[in-house]
Amino acid sequence: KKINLAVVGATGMVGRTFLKVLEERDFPYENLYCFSSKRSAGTTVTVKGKDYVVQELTESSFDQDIDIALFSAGGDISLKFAPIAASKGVIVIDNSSAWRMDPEVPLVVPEVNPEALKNHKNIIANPNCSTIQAVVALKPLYDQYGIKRIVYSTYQAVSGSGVKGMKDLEEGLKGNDIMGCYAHPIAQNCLPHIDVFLENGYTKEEMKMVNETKKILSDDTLKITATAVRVPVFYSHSESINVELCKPFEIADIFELMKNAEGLILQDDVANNVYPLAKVAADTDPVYVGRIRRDESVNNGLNLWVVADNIRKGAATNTIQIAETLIKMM
Ligand code: 11C
Repeated sequence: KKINLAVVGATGMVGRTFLKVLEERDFPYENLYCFSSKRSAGTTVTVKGKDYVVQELTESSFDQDIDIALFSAGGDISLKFAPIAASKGVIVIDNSSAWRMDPEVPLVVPEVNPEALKNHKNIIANPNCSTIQAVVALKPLYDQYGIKRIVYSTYQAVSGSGVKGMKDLEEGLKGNDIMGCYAHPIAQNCLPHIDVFLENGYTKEEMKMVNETKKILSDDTLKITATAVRVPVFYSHSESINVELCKPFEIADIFELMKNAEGLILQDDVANNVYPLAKVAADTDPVYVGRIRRDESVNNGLNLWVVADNIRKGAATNTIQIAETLIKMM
């Protein structure tokens, strides 16, 4: 079925990647509507060889014949406009954090919990980038062995902070330590500080990883802790994931499981220095896993290194995969 598609936030970093991924995947839309703030309205974008003038997003935008709207314009815009769109019969797939933990809203990674889409009420949330890549790697382990506890340590790219973060790193690499985005210079640094600090001493990013993982895997009994670190890399988040499985395993079976898992690419040949790298993952869609080894300090412990492009699988690509999955279900 050909559907009418809208992109909200079409001129932003994720918005532009939506358009690129729609074109690459030859997403089956009939008509495409691009929306932005008043400031960027009037910009022309080209998709599949056709020019589209970006319209200002208003309350009447969704009076047009739109089936699915991909939102990436920040939490406030989503809070205001997603319910308006949903009430007019548009299915919203939202990349912001605004709706993720709402019990009425499915939080979906298509390789992991596509079944959650069945109960949507016209708003579907796309998880945080660092959560998406983690659960793609954890899902086969969860299904096969069960998971008791997860320790996340992340190494996150500046593109996760948008153009401001990119600018800080670009300037910092030239020796000009501006702090437009972070509390400290990001060039030649690692900042254990992503998003704001909460009362429990964790950052919001860390708690997103904890809470979203439980929701996506539908398991509140999981024990999870996280340390999220911003590193001077432009694209792709890297993650060390330490996991305690419920059942014993053979390491060769884990390799086999990862090799055959959906959405994952196994890169693990340490004799030849092969393991996932941010620079290799950048501008590609899969999640890469490697450095698979037993954690010998606990029973059934395992270590993984997981890398993915945070703007693609972490945002635009996952959102578009949700739309593709919905269309198959229609
Ligand atoms: C970062 N994970 O790397 C963030 C960006 O909840 O969608 C995405 C924030 C979100 O800074």
